[in-house]
Amino acid sequence: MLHKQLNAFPEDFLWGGSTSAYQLEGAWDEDGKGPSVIDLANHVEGVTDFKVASDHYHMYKEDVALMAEMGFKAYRFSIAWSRIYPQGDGAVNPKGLEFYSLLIDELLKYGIEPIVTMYHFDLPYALEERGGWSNRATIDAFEQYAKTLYENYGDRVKWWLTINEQNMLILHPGSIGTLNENMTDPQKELYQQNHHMLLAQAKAMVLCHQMLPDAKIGPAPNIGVIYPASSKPEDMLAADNYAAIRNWLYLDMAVYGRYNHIAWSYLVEKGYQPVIEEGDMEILGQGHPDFIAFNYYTSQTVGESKNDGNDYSHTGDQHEIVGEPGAYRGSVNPNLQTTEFGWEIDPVGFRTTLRQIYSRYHLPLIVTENGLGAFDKLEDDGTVNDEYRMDFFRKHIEQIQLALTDGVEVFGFCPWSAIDLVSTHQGSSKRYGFIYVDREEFDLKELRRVRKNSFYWYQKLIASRGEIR
Ligand code: BGP
Repeated sequence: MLHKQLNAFPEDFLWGGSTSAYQLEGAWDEDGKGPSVIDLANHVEGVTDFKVASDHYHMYKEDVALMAEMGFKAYRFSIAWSRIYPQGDGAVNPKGLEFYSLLIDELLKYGIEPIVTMYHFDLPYALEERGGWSNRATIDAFEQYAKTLYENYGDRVKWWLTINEQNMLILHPGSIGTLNENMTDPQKELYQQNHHMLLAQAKAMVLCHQMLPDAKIGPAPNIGVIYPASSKPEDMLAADNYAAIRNWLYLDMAVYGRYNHIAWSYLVEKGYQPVIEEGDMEILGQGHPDFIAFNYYTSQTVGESKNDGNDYSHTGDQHEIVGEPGAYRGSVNPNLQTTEFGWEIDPVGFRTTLRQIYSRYHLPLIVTENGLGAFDKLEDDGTVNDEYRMDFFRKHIEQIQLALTDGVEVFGFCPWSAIDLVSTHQGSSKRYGFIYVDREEFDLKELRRVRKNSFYWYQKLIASRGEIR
């Protein structure tokens, strides 16, 4: 739809940036922090681990000052569960509690709204040893952890996100560490874990509303429009299958407390359906989000499954291998260009995604990740000329404005990432930030912070409420 006149971004729009604890903080075993599954996982060869990352744990004041200089209205970060509960449950670590308290105060000092992700991939290793999400006791541990966060930060934090990209944890478990190959039926087990995470999320939402009536809470999956590889009806059906399994399973449950019927029929067909205990559906029905947060990097394209052993293939995200015999086959989109890392760039798909989510759920939306990973270069004159990043954001922000004009309620944009950090699989050389962190994969140098060109660009954009792009 073409609009002659575009709606302006709301005055109180939450312009900001996003990060996660294990990718940014470092100090992986300091001040009583317990190890997480990320700390103890085998990390990809040839790239750095997460032990020091961007050393934000020690440099948070400088980092927050830079965010304030950019004009951030909000900052979305995650709390490392094992910094608060080194064993996942049991005794609290006061130093861990103190760190986030100081960080929150520092943000509020500059009028930056903290948006807290409670769990961003880094399950405490002690819980993993007891079965991780396969063990229903992890649901209780998460509820206890949530309660501790509400008690300690609820006076200052108004925005809460439950679980980052639960759908990616389930769909790409090998890459994030939720897959236990020793299990007899790992795939079935994953959907049991998924069920437990959904219960944990519902309980955290209920508790938040009980304890903090003024706070708002929502899920944070990765959502992207799914295109059919052609106008063939069978391809459209395949796209619909994948959308149900990748996107709507998670949001239908978070919002309506029920399994999406297409996703459920897939689980039954494959023999993956989880055991649902008595009372589970009541708990799931009680959790209601106040908004939906979602991460968007790219769209996906799939075609009809041929069931010939070749359904799996790379799609929009070069890292994501997509396909499911009998349901859909991964495909590439010939209409899109890709990033240096092979991820398809699809700003228009962003608008479609915003519209689709809003049409289904009618809840306010916030974008908690969107961004471009690139090999940025620090020039001899001290500049980082990341014009490609500005171009990427320009195009995506334009689509938010179009979606706003389409009537979609969007209240914030927190792109990935506020500052350079370590990529989930591709090390510290794959950079996303507005602020450059001067380190290499294996040479930490001084971890100096440098304002990239995109820093000044984003600063102007925020000051003009999204007008000057
Ligand atoms: C999302 C994760 C982030 C971040 C981002 C970029 O899926 O929530 O933690 O890693 O993707 O991905 P990558 O680091 O693989 O480039």
